[in-house]
Amino acid sequence: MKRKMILDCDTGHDDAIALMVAARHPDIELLGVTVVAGNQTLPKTLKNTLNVCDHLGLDVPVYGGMSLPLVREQYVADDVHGESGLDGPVFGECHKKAEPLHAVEYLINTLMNSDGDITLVPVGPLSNIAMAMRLEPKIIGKIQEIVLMGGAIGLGNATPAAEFNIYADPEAAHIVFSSGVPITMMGLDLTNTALADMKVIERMEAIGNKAGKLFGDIMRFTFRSQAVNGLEAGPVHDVTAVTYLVAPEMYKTQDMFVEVDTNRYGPGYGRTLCDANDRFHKKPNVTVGLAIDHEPFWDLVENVLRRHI
Ligand SMILES: [Ca+2]
Repeated sequence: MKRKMILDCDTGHDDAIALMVAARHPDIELLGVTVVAGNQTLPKTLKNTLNVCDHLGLDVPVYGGMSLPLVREQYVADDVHGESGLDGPVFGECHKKAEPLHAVEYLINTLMNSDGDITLVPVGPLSNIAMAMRLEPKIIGKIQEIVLMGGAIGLGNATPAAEFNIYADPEAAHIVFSSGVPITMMGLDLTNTALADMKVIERMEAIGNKAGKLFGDIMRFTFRSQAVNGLEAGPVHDVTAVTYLVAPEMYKTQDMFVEVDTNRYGPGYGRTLCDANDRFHKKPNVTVGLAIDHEPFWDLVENVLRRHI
């Protein structure tokens, strides 16, 4: 049976590839794509999402969502993703339009009308998901699970303490992490190892279709821009959350208690405090990804890209 999912993204380089995988994996039914401000402002992340869909002929509905975080001032990642939020690839005129419904309303309507069999995959700041939970708390019992990209056990990439998606809206992350919904978190400890080096880039380009070319255009840019984080190549962070749905056996995980630091005046603002050694003796609320098996992961990505135009 196909896994029903909604992708919540702030497209973004790795978001674009996560979308490509979610849209064409044979075991995933991608119901909709909700977009949030994050890597860049909402008009830009929305445009990038529509461009990717239009370019690859994806007919999935796209909904624009929250343009600002719940509490903090806006924080974008133009150092990594560029002025457009998806610098690198060049798209033609975009014919695809966003749906008129707000992403938060779409999330609430879709979840409330579901049988509780929908998984949310947020790969940007958690503003849309948190707002939906506050506007209609009954959705909390309707979400099968949340598999997200964000946070870290160790060092952050926005600050020494905080990973970007959490730091861009820590209060939203707190709402989601304390909601009681089963959460699986793909943090930097795992995602920083999913690197699209030149061998991977050339392998995907060699597929010879539009998707493989787009992968190359995207990750060749990220290959350079990721130097800010001391990495040897561009990580495909967000993709690891999507592939977990269909191939959890590729992952090493540990259940633990995770809490988001929402002290906005302290140096740890936006940190996911992961109690890996159970010092708090609190019930684990998150399954944290520790490591991913790279060979089957890239095989999976290549196989999905081959299903595209
Ligand atoms: Ca993202």
